[in-house]
Amino acid sequence: MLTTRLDALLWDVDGVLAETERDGHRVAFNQAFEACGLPWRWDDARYGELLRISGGRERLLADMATQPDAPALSQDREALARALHARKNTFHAQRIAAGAIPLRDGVLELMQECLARGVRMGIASTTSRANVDALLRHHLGAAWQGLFAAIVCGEDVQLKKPDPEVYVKALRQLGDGPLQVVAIEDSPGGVAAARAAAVPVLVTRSAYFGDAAIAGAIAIGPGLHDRRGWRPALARDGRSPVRIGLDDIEAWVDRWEAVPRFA
Ligand code: XBP
Repeated sequence: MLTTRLDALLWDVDGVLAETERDGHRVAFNQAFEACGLPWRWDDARYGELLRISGGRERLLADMATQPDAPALSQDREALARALHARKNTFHAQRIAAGAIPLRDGVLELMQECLARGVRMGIASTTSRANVDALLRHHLGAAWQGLFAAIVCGEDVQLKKPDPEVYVKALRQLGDGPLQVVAIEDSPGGVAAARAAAVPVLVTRSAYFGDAAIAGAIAIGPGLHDRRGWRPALARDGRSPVRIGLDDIEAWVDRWEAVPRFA
C-alpha cells in the first residue's frame, strides 16, 4: 500500500520538458555566431562537453577561453557573451514559436494528472525566464504561469545548478510546512541541486545526458512515456499501462524512503 502522497512536483525545463538543448539552444547559439559574423560553431560533441557549465552566457565565456580569435580583454568577452546570448535567446524563441521543439512524450499527460489530482507544480530551472516563457507559452498557452505554484528561473538565483538555490527558492514559493515534493531532472548537476535541497529526484534521460553517471535519484529511466527500462523497475499494476503516473512516482518515493542510506 502506498504511504506517500505527493504535494508538489518540480519540473526542470531543458532536457526534461523538451529536448531544448539539442533542438533549441545549440542550434540557436550557432545561428547567433553566424549572425554576428563569427566562424565558431558548436557541434553535438562540443555542446555536450559545454553542458557541464550551467548557463548559456557562462557557457559562451568558457568556450571563448579556448578560442584563439576571442577578444583578449575580459570586459570585451563579457560584452560579446551578453550580445551573443541575447541573440541566441531570440533565435531560440523563434524556433519554439515555429513549432521546432515539441514537449517530450508523457510530459503533458503527467501535468494533466497533477492538475486533476491537485498536486501543485513548480518550475525549477536555471535557464533564462524568457526561454521558459517561450516554451510554456507555446505549449500551454499565454496563461501558463497560472498552472504553477512556484516558478524559479536563472535570473532569480545568484548561483546556478548544481547549487541548490533554485530548489530552495522553489520550495519557499510552495510555502511553509512539511511538503512531499519530487523533482524531475535529466542531468548530474540538476540531480545534485535537488538533492542538496533535500528534494527527492526522478531522472528522465535526455539526449545529452543519456549515458552520464547519475547517482542519488529515486528512479532513473528513459522518459515519462515509457514504463520499460526504469531502475527501480516499475510494478506491473501501475494505473497507467503506458506512461509514468503519479502513483508510480509515489511508489518510488516509498521505496526510496524504506532503504537505509549512509551517504
Ligand atoms: C539549463 C541551462 C541553461 C540552458 C540555456 O539549466 O544550463 O543554460 O542550457 O539557457 P536547467 P540560458 O537545467 O536549470 O534548466 O541560455 O538561458 O542559460
